Amino acid sequence: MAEDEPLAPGEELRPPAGHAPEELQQAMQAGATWPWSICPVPDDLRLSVVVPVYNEMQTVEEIIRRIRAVAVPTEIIVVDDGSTDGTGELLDAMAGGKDLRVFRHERNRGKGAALRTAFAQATGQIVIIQDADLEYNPREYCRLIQPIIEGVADVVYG
Ligand SMILES: Nc1nc2c(ncn2[C@@H]2O[C@H](COP(=O)(O)OP(=O)(O)O)[C@@H](O)[C@H]2O)c(=O)[nH]1
Ligand SMILES: [Mg+2]
Repeated sequence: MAEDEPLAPGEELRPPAGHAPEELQQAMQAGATWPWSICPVPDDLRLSVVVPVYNEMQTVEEIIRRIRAVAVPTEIIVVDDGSTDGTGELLDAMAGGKDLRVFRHERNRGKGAALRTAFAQATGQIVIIQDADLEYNPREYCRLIQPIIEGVADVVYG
């Protein structure tokens, strides 16, 4: 599947059918992403995914859908930083689910300020900064957080 092709709901949960572990190893070395089902994470792991958003009308719904497709309990904290393109109205329509909270700056204060607003709300053991423009793929979270889970890093840049 192409990296930016939309995922079917639940797709992250399925290991590739008919693949032996050695083939998975080779796929991983070639850059494939582990499915969550064989990604070792603690049972009580909770991710906080913070999403700074400024005028991302075209992509914000899709990035939230992709974050929700990651099969680990995740809280999504979106900060709309005074968008003027209709992003705010779109987010209002999506908010309300237990997993998604939207905060708003009435005027644009920059990405750093949006992140500080979001960090103050995060309750997970690991916080991921997810840009809203589809440049980074939530399917990479498993690999991204492994060094933290293994205790060899406090922060991972990817
Ligand atoms: N909150 C907030 N987010 C911003 C601002 N500018 C950009 N962003 C968001 O930050 C993320 C990265 O922005 P982008 O323009 O893709 O930066 P680049 O990938 O570093 O070129 C996206 O989710 C943007 O919506 C801003 O002024 N405020
Ligand atoms: Mg970008």
